[in-house]
Amino acid sequence: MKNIVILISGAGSNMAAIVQAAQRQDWAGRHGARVAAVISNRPDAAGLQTAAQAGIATAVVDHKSFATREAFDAALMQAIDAHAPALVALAGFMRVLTPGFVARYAGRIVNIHPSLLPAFPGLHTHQRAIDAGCKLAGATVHRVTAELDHGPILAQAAVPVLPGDTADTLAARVLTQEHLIYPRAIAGLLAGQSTER
Ligand code: NHR
Ligand code: GAR
Repeated sequence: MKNIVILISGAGSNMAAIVQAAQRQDWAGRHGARVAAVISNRPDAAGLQTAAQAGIATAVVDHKSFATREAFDAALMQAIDAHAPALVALAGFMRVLTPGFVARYAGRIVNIHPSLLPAFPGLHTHQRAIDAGCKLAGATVHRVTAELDHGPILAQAAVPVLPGDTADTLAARVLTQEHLIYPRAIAGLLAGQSTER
């Protein structure tokens, strides 16, 4: 079985979309794949409850318990490796990962970022898109490399920025698209497709 490990920090709606797609599209039967574990750096992440209710193993590795990013990443790697993952998916995961971490999962770690990369890497993407006067915003699924939000692009979706949008209203519009493209991009990877040029 190809194990998928999903890293979250909050609500976990992208995680839930992946779990639902795995069930509805029978990823076990079609790809020999399953969501094996959901791991959060925040003990209070609501997504942990959602995952547990779906019968998925959960774990917390609290970044506040570690003095350095390297020590946090080492503990996180240990928790992940307990599930021998074929794929690690960041889904609203909010900690920048060290080069050593990224190297360990090279070629099998992906992220969804709430902007049309290469525009607006990093944080506060929706407010930055509004402030820049963008007429389109969106989300990007990409491979994770040592350079933040710069890995090869696997999928994107665009939505309009509408008059009167706030960061919250734009984020909600983008999020609906995230829930479509992230499961689709992962299914593509599991099927051995690559949409990279
Ligand atoms: N790590 C690497 N090496 N490469 C990437 O592409 C990564 C990554 C870790 C996370 C997700 C990313 C996003 O989609 C991601 C991509 C967190 C921050 C950040 O600055 C930036 C980008 C992303 C995730 N985090 C702060 C930090 O000090 C903490 C912010 C907080 O806790 O709220 O790590 O946007
Ligand atoms: C999503 O919009 C995701 O793209 C974004 O946070 C939200 C998480 O929602 N990710 C980042 O901002 C990473 N820095 P979710 O927890 O409901 O999936």
